[in-house]
Amino acid sequence: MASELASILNTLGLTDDPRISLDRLEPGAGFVLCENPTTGEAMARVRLDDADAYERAASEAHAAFLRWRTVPAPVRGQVVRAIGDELRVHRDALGRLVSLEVGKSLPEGIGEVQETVDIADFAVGLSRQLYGLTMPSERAMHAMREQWLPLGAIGVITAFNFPNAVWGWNAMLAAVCGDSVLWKPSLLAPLTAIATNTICQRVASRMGHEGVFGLVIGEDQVVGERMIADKRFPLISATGSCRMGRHVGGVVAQRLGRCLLELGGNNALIVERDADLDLALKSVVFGAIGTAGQRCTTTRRLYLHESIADEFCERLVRAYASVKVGDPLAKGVLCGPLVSAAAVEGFESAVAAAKSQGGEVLAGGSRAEASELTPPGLGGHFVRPTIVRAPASGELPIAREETFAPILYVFTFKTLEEAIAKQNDADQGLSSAIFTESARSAERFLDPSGAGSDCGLAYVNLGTSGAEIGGAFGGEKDTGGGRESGSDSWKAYMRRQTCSVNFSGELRLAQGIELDL
Ligand code: UN1
Repeated sequence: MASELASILNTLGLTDDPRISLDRLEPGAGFVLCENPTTGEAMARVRLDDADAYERAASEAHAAFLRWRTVPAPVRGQVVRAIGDELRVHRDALGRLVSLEVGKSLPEGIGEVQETVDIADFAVGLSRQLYGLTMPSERAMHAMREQWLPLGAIGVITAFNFPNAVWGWNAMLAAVCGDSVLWKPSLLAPLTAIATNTICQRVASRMGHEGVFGLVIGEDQVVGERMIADKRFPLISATGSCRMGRHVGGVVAQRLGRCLLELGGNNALIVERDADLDLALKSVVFGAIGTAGQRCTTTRRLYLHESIADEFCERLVRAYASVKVGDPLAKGVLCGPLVSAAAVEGFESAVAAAKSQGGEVLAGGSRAEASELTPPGLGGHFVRPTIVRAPASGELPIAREETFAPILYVFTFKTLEEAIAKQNDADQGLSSAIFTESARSAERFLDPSGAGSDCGLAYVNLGTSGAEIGGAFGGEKDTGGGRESGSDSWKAYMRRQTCSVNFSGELRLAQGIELDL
């Protein structure tokens, strides 16, 4: 496996990166050990940035912003276009690195890098469309318009589970908007961050734009706390747990900065009595097991109409039995390892709670034995994809919590109203889905009065995960309210200026106020 990493780093031209060591694998202060979650063994050691390194990176990001904002937006777009092209060239190697480092299946690892390529394409088009409005002035011979201006250096904090794409959503948009980026990745995925950032930096530097894409790898206490309190970052875009988001949001609010928060989800999928069950089944399997249940969009709660519940559960259990768990780089494996030993403990304690609350384990429910893995004998953090059916009372308090693991809680409902109400009865509001062949039920779910799904993402006949980049991504309530990626999310990375011009030669006050002088 170490040679796998060496060969990927070689392909990406990263063999000489002074931050990474493949030989010295003993723990030490100032370093983080990168564990391969598939084997449980250390595969690299990465140097951590200290307070001085943070200070250098932050002032460099700020200085780069002052230069970069003067580059016309369409020219910035050309730099992003070249970055997208370079990422295309390295897509498969980077995708392999993602899979190796965080354990998601290879198609998902590659798919994640494709997501960054896609957002780069989107951002290139956007670089000629950072439109403001013109408004009619209430005063004669006055003009009013708004313009969108670069905002500053953007602090981007990312989680381990999308170590490439979530940075891409932020960085590609920020770059065309005229902002520089300082990235603080998860310490569970520093290798992907180094590789991704180096590729982008190389392209930008070659085109004469040094410093637009910065990276600091460090402990939260050393690097993260400094960044969120630092006024040089007018926007902090943070992805992670609700707990983390509350802290970041509080600190940034204290200095009256802006936050873009993309936090946890507790996503539900409703299967109506008239649903296409084949379609629903596949979507549930991918939504609940993809990325080993470690997406913020993972399907965690399943609401089945009572008339199809037993049949659907049986089919689901059969489908789960055919899912391969094992090396995410091996062909046909859908479920790789959890990211760490701590995540396995979290899985076990959630399953124990579910059982003690009367839940019935229909599938999985425990660690996966080495002998049942593909290939057998792996020593990593594997669990069995798990289905827990709630007791008849429908009470299963653990299902209110987001456990980053492949656990699906199953409930039944009688009416669509009840299903929507139950789906919405969660602290988070990220993603939601309904399977139905009825236009009426689908539209009820999307009710424009707001009485349908209360989530930021609402799918009809699609699972809860796997958003395209073209729409705005994010959610409500404890998910944090931020929107990233497509639609007009770019506005978060710019500041709006309302411009009023008087060309009348006379002072005309608004609201008809007369000034007698
Ligand atoms: C995340 O889990 O933080 O919609 C992001 C999806 C992906 C992004 C997930 N496009 O599942």
